[in-house]
Amino acid sequence: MKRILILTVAGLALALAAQAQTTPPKKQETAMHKKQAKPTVAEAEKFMNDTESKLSDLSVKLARAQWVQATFITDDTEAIAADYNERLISEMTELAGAVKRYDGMKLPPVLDRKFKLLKLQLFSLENAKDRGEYAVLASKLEGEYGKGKYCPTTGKHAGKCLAIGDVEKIMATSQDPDELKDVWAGWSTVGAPMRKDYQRYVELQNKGARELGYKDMGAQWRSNYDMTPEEFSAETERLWQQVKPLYESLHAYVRTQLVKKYGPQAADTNGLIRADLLGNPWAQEWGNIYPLVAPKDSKGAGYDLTELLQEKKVDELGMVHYGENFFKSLGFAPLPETFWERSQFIKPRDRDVVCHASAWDIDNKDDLRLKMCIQIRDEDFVTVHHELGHNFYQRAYKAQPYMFVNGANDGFHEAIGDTIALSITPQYLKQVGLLDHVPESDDTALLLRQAMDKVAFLPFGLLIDQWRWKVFSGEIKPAEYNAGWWQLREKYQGIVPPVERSEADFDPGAKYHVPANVPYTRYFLARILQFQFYRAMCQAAGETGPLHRCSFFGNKEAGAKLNAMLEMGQSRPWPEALKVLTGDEHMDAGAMMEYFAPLKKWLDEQNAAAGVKPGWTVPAAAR
Ligand code: X8Z
Ligand code: ZN
Repeated sequence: MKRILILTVAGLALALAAQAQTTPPKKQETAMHKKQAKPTVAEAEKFMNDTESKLSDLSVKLARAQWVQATFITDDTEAIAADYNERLISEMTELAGAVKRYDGMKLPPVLDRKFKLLKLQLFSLENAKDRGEYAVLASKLEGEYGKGKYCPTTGKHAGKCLAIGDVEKIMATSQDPDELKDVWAGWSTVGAPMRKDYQRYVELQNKGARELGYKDMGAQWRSNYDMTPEEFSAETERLWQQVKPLYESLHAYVRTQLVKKYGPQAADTNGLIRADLLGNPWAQEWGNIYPLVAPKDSKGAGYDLTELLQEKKVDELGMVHYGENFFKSLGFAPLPETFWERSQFIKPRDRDVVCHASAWDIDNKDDLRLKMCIQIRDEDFVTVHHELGHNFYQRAYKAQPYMFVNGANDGFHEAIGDTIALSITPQYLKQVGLLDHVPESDDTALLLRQAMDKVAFLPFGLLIDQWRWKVFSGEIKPAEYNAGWWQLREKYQGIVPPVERSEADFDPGAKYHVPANVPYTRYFLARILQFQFYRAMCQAAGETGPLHRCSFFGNKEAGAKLNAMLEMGQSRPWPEALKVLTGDEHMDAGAMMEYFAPLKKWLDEQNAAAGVKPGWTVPAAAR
């Protein structure tokens, strides 16, 4: 099982139960290994084959336990998942010892890569008490987020309990600044009770990472990119510098429009925007407030996807069918029957579930599933494509040996479905019958609508792990968790909270990936990679018009090129996979900048005409 949203520690079943019983304790083991002859290549190969086959078998059982937990949160399912996790970590700890025997060997390239990847996925906690504590914390924190609700006692929603889907809906549609402020602050309370547990969770993760020789867990996370952790940090910074001017132009334009709408309360005197006015609980994507910033006196985008879906009475299943059809049109085989039987598409009425969308590959073969609480709205239409991208990737690499059953890097995995969704153009919507005719639409409007999601997300995609990397390294101390969070929100996103924050709050806990411990830089990379993939597929499809008008729907050449990259899985370093699709070996924001170039020009003109200078000032501490 490789479940895409789960930290490798929990997601990888290194279950060597038999070995766990027979391997002697560490000290004896070292002595024993000293006496043992150096292993041969054939022995190393056998060790790897056995490991892969055990992992593959056990992972199916583990995936089922996790699936049940995520789709039915109770004390019991949490305990079952925690038990499983604990067993898993104990087995991984054993394996971390066993694998050392093969260190420093000269191995054939494929085997060598398998050993490298195995070591990256390991986790070690030698103390049994730590393992138990860690496993309970992992289940508890994710469960707590899944169950999270805001139950206001006053105001418009008094007497109701709002789950995340309700909160998102209000924040997407309300234009009442008091209501927005209240719901924003209400959802943030979900994080506060997690603070102590999170602190301990961080300590235990660092302990585990250090047992394996990493500086801390952040360094272990950054080691997953076929380069050193330091090189990876520099790589993310390089990419951010490429796109930062585009973000700043958009930020300045949106700020001006929000001040027009809400008055001076929309931004502070340093030019930071109030976080609850951007259409989303975390201000991560701003597409929902597009009507507030749409260019005046233009033809506009000509349609609203949420309205189209509702007018055409598309239901939850229908949304998933649109996604599947797109992949089929590229030459991919239909999803298996079991996908339709076993997935969760709709929020159950009678139980708590983790609504945050995820794509599952239960048996590393055909048991693909989607878990979502679909709402009939444009952002979920895109999310369905996003998740199916994971599922089609999972199926494309299923013939690879177990150690390579994964994306080229996690940013690739996050980018596939989004690449497809970039092809949702007016022309495409007409082709699939959602639009009756291609409306006259203004390119600026189309690009601005897209930028409100794609460009607005960039600093958010970066800062979540900037925060966690600092938390893991100790640069942000537990007593500064929330202050550190807001310093980064100010620095990168240029936003401020609508109500005062303190260390009684724990706002990172109100964002799924923090309690669920899913690394986040993958989404930043994906935002950039998806434009590289999209441009390459448009070229393969022979599209010659402006990039943002391209749709490769129905184009088998584009599909074949994509598939050639997908089926490689993680068998080769990611630059080689990138080259197969794009001809390029570097992640680069050039394609994204090309896509948005006409908008950048327009935004700069608007800002200049309004006498607005892009950017903002942050307090010294946040610089
Ligand atoms: O978590 C997700 C996906 C599942 S992998 C729904 N995304 C990030 C988020 O929601 O924060 C997709 C975009 C960013
Ligand atoms: Zn995803």
